[in-house]
Amino acid sequence: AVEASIPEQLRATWRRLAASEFKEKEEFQKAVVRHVETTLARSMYNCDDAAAYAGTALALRDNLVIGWNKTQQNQTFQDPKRVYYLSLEFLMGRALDNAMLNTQVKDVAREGVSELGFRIEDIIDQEHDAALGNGGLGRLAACFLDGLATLNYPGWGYGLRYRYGIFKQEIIDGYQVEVPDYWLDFNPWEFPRHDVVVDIMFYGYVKKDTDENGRTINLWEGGEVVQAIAYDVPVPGYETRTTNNLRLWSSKPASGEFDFQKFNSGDYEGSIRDQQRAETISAVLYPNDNIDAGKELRLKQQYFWVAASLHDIIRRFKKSHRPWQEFPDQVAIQLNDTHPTLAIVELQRILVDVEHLAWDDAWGLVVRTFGYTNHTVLPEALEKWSVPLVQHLLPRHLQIIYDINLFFLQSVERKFPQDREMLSRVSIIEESQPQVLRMAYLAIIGSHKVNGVAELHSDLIKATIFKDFVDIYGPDKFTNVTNGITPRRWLHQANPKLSDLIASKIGGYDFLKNLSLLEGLRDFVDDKEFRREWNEIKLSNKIKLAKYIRDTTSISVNPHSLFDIQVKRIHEYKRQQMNIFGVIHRYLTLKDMTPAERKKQVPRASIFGGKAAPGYWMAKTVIRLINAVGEVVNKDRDIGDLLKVIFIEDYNVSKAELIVPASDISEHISTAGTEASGTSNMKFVLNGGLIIGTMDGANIEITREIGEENIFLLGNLAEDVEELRHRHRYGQVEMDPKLRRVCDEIEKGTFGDPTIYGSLMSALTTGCDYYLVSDDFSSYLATQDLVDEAFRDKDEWATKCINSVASMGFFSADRCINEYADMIWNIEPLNPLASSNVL
Ligand code: IMP
Ligand code: B1N
Repeated sequence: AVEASIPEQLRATWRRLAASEFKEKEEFQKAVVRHVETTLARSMYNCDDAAAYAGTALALRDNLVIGWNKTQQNQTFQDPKRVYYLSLEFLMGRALDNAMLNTQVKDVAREGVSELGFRIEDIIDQEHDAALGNGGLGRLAACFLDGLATLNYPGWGYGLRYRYGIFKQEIIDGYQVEVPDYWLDFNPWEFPRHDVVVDIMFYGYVKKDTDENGRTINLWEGGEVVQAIAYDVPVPGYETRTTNNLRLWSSKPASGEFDFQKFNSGDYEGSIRDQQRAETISAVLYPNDNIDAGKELRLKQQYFWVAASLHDIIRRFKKSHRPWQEFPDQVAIQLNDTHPTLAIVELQRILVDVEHLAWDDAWGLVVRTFGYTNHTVLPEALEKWSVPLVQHLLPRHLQIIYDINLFFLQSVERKFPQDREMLSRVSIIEESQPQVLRMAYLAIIGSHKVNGVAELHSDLIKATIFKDFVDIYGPDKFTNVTNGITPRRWLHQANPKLSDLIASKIGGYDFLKNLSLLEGLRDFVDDKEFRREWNEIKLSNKIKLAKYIRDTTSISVNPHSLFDIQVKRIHEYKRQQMNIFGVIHRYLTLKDMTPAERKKQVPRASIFGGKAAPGYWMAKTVIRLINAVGEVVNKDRDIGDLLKVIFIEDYNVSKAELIVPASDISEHISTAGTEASGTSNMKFVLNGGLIIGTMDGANIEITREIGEENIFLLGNLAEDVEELRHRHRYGQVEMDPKLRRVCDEIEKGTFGDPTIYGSLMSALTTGCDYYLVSDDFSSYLATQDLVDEAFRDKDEWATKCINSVASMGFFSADRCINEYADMIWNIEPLNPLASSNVL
């Protein structure tokens, strides 16, 4: 065994000297002060909030690292099957509060810093979000890491260490402006592993050779070499010793590549340029959500990350000297969308070209190793790489893809001998100009399971984009795993008062590990005192958000008004435009009323937030319109508190933690069949907010769990979308008159120069209203009226909220991770205390 390499006596010495974790306040305070005074070289005289954050984070980090090392050693000794979650995005948000809560030291820390003259909330607020993701897909990866660690699964994340995460959004004159997010100034949560480096090759050529058995082999040679260096981030589980690892790769020039020749001959700039070219690979996150831009640098990122991760996984596998046949018994790799699909090709290349396995044996291992999760059916998001580009960058991989495709098509031909059409439909290579690789097809062919992220979505991919593959492989290869969210961050951390109230009623905090225990809340729906506390907590969360809005926008929002929130990436399919058109309709309706009539209306604050991809003009126009409507409405004396329109700048994970608990109603109104799942819908309901939504994504399962009486549903069904679009294309749809009136008002110039909104307006007309806003608009407005009516009855509203929260158990990331573990990964939890050899 590995531990035998170190003599017992030496191990005893190390064990005696081992670092230990703090548990008590004074030990914690000592650690904070020591870090402030030594690590930061500051003192009480210049310890501001930022320094106090640094000291607190470093003190806590010491604890984390101890548990983290033990977990990793235990996993090494036990050597169980592990899962690796490959994702180009990990939208982690802040780490400090989460780490304190998961390791149960927040109360100690709060008191501890208070005696040192600080408020824990101010310290928490100093932290910069780790924003290495765009939206739902990246945040899902982060929730999965929390679930894996909490459930004691040996699971690592592998990603890229972007120097710049998602841009910071500023709103200037109503327009989105993007500012770079340089977040690494002070990041105590990462550990560079200068000893974990991998050389990654690009370009070059393929050379034919013969192996020791005289067989022809292909070798990939020449080209550019870039070094991947590992940065590790500890991921603590909730109330467990398990602390897993997120390994992020950073690029730098390979030794020898940094051109000392140039350097010494005086071409200093030239040598720096080479260095920068290498560093560019991990420099920036592509800011597109649900859009594939097909850029060469993105392909380089994908291969760089995938090759480094596989190298690392294989190195670890080889430590236990097992035969290759056991690889899939030791390793499960999950592909978060098609972004890491090259891992399939890279593993096949290593097994065949480097390890000299026979093709079929190698391919068998590959397929048993990988699982592929699809996150979207939107055609513009399905990845396709140009064949000439891949030929240039990864010549050997392209050959392997051709071979994979050939063998696959041969098998299809055997099964469907008469169907030529089928062969061209399912080929990995699309015969366009230039040819392109359909990465989703490659991911399906190279995986043993393919899953969608909500029931409707999983049914849709089987019926539409992947239909042929269901015919080829049979239905069992395809499955559903409905997304989930971590209740630790999204209830306990974001909404501590609600979490405490729930705990006080249903017998402690076990629900944070077993979310179905929320069912116990049902016994208290009619308890007057409980309902009072419940409502008080919602109000205090709304007051907190109103204060934030006042401080950042100087707009006053009445905390007693109905908070109507839509925060998510701005995208036509998510239909923020329908929301703002509805707001304009509300405004016009209020203006039409007499003051006496107005007095009877339910006051509402329409709150928006979200980023548009920098190149997505339509989405940016929607932001502009929302801000313009706000400008007009918020200062209209006739309207006052009855309607406020707010756009919250730079929506991100930490702002979501402020916004979600303050919601009365949130909007999830995508065109049916377009939102694969959605996860913020789950977060809002879990925090005692209701939702208005379409029959799309996880809304459908939320409805099933909480009951139709607790959700405001609207709009057409996915099954009707095709027919409706057809009618629009043949000019058979008359625009809804209320929508017509809204458009007229925009075109009249009520919200500024109407030419600004030209593209938005024409999308509804000449654009054939692809997202069916006019088809759902009247249903949307009618449903919003029902929301107003329901909100008048405070008691009824509270009943809906409480009953809904009680039914949310299913949407825990833990349920979701257990399903992946059973159905796809075939892995078991690992007792974190099992190894007596640890240290
Ligand atoms: P890796 O699996 O080689 O990447 O190592 C991950 C972590 O496991 C290391 O950082 C160590 O904490 C632990 N580890 C690695 N090798 C050994 C070993 O031989 N004995 C005990 N622990 C190890
Ligand atoms: O993944 C989330 C789902 O809850 C959302 O419904 C879905 O829209 C989201 C290319 C994507 N799908 N596809 C992406 C992101 C970045 C990119 O470059 C596609 N994001 C989703 C979690 O399942």
